Amino acid sequence: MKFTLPQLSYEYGDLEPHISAKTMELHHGKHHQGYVDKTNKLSEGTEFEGLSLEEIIKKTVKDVQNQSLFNNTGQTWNHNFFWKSLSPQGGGEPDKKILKMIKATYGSLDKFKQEFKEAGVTHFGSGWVWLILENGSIKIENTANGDNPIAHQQQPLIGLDIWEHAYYLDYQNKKPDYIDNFLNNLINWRFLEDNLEV
Ligand code: MN3
Repeated sequence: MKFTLPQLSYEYGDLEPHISAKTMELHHGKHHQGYVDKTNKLSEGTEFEGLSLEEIIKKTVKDVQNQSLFNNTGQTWNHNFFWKSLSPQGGGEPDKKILKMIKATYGSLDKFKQEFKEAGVTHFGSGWVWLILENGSIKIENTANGDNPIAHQQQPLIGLDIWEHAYYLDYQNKKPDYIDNFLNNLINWRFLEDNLEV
């Protein structure tokens, strides 16, 4: 059973003006597809064939021999999660339960956004910013390259791609603006809510 590129629940142009159709076309159609293809190629005929993405990630995270498989499987999973972290109807305020958790940890929604943005802006090189659930409370974490929370037994609630390919066409060097737009206009609070209930 091969991995396939997931269908999105929205059209490439639906995230405009925050993320352009052109970026989506390249990001989903080329970059993500590339990770899926490489994951299939690298796992074929190995002990990893037939395992789920999660299983491969957990088995290869500390395995130097299979670093390329880990990177590509991680990126396949990360993008599956990322597309759901975005919504054309995103942004605004989360529901009361999430708002309460955010206020308990960060003081206010604005303060949370500030810290999430800071985590993304200061991250050096390719990677991801996540909100994770740990011991009943929320926490912002960064991972580099294809790494992710599930590789470290953590529960991700939302994830933002901060690789240059995610924003460069639309924002060039203005990574802070890309992150602002994610937090203000695209973040899928409903998806975060669903992940909280898992
Ligand atoms: Mn990407």
